[in-house]
Amino acid sequence: PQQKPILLTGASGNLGRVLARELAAQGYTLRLTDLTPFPDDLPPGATFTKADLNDGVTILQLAEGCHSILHFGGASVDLPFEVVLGPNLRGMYHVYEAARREGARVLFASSNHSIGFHERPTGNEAKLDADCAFRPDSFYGLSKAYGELMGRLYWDKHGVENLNVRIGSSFPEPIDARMLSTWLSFQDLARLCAAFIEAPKVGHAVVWGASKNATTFWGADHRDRIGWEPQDSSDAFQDKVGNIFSGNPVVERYQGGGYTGNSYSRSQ
Ligand code: 15L
Repeated sequence: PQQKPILLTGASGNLGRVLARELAAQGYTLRLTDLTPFPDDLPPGATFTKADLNDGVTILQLAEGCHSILHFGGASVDLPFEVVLGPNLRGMYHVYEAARREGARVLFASSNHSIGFHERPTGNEAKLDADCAFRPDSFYGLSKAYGELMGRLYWDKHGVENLNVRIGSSFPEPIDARMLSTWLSFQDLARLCAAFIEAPKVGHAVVWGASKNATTFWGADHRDRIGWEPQDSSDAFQDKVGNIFSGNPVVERYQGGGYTGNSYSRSQ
């Protein structure tokens, strides 16, 4: 694999910890960073630096000599604007400035919540392609749309390559009916990150971060650029979680699920 170091932000988070373990096992040299201490034993070849994404100087230092930045840091759930602002908007800028200066590429952990107000397909309707309009369902989702657009800007203006992964639901298992469509297994995520690092050319690309699920909301994207195909599937969980619904018609109508219903005040 690539011998230059890989910077992983959000390393102490649920997905960061999976990636630290899996990518270290594949032989990558990892620089891990997060605001909270890394809770596990450090994987072989990895270093950890506690840092705030608001601190641009430290992010620049951490990115020195790196091949790629896997950006999983920042607020990862539906939170108030003021909480999202620093890590997800200013922090995003620090990550891209560091990538530009180092000639590194960026994988951005975007989210289905950047497009969460698209309706779920019913029956045989066409699936949503990755070039669809942004329809954020929260300030969190809006920050993910902003992050994807920053990737667009840095590619067009500076040639910084970036892959924006609209992650569905990456958990050990799907836990409700919606997640049968949105589930991304940890192994598929790890394979996606490795494919990104090794791809000869990425440009600016957008990929749906979901496993090979029979029920899906999503269609065409740029996965061919990195040669990634998911191998896992939610299908085996159909019987277990296929009748777990929220009971809220707004939540069930839109792709973003629960986030669309939070503080929802539309009357028509
Ligand atoms: C996300 O973006 C969140 O990080 C995660 O906690 C889940 O809520 C996921 O989306 C989802 O939509 O299931």
